[in-house]
Amino acid sequence: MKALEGVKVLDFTHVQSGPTCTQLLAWFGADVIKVERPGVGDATRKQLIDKPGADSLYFTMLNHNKRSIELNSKSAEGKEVLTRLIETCDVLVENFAPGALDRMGFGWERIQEINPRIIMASVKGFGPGKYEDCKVYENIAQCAGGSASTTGWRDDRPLVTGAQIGDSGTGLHLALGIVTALYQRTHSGRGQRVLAPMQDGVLNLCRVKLRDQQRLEVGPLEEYSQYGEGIPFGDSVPRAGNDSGGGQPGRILKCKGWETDPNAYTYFITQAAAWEKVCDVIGKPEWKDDLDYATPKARLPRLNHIFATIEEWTMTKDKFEVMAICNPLDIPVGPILSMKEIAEDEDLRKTGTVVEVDHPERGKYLSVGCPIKLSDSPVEVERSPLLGEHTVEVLRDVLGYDGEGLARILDSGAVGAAKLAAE
Ligand code: CAO
Repeated sequence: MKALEGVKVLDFTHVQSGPTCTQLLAWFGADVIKVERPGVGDATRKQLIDKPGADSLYFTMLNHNKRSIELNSKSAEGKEVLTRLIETCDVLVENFAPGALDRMGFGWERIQEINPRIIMASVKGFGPGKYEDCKVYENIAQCAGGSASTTGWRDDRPLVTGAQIGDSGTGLHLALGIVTALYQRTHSGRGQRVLAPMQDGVLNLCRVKLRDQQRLEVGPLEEYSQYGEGIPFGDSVPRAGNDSGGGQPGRILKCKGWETDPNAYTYFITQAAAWEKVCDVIGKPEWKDDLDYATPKARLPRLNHIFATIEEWTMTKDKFEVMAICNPLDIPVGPILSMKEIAEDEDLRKTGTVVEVDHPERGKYLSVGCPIKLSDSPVEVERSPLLGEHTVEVLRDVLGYDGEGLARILDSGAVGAAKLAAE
């Protein structure tokens, strides 16, 4: 048994945010049926192509363990099939542009009429308010959610981060909303709407910066480098480079080889509890009793000098040596790992966080497996479906179409290329 076995998900998602969510549900055992436009499918199938003719890595890495049905949900027969899917499924997940489902004739009111137990979960760029009608992509969400204004260097423009906190981050939020609503349904017997706006999801991940905004109103942010540099603060939280976002100061420091290797760096945290060991390791034992360095408060205006001194030591070691020396002393450090190093990491392979998947069109490729481990619900990553691969199977086995009924739907054109598969 998988954790979500028996749960049927009508997956009306595309691009990244929604598919991230439904992929997680599939990994936890739900039967995820991805509804795609005939002949076209999720736009990402054909975006960022690396192998001509094959589904892209963009698509395959976000749609494992799902079934695909091609269905024109705007035709009469397509609407009929969609209605039966809504009747049958426990959850409908979508991330269309605002209003698209209503235009299709399947707004929340109608969906509830069809199946009062269904949970309808949506990603939108913004929640109700002045921007609710906007289409949104990842970087817009990072900008509108407070991440870009607080990322990067103080004297440079705002920066977006490579981590897809707007898309994948919101997909995670949505998945939590769905399983929570499923749990509530076991008591209430009713479905409900779940909404995860991308702006809200990014802001949730930027919670510490809203904390700092309020701290700024009562004085300078002393743990920011800017404070030690004597540069006055403005009225909003500044970008703080690689300063730690928490109460323990940290920086990215050069390691041996930094001149040629763009990732020969370590993140080094001068955690108060480990300060004396830091002093010993870097050859500054006298700092332990020096009143200018002995306490966290005394160190705040001197952080640039302190980290420059630590860096003189880290530059004599490679990033893994720094880790090997500091970890046993409980000094929190972490190497800056490249994607190449992560792809080759044996432990991540063993835990299934990095997996090799075989695909009929593209052969073997690497993917990120399920990052959440349930001891009673192990995950086997299965390749993403080809467009419409399961159309007939879903019509027949899930919705009960057979004989003339099945032929009528296939002949209508509502299910596109699946007709060929049936013949
Ligand atoms: N059959 C028939 N029509 C279908 C269909 C199907 N199976 N699936 C989708 N369509 C139609 C939709 O109904 C819509 O038609 P209308 O515009 O006539 O209502 C149309 O396809 C396009 O949908 P869309 O507007 O959602 O797609 P887009 O490419 O123009 O916009 C995006 C993409 C992501 C900007 C937009 O969907 C959006 O803002 N989504 C919400 C926020 C979000 O999730 N952003 C994350 C994007 S990256 O993860």
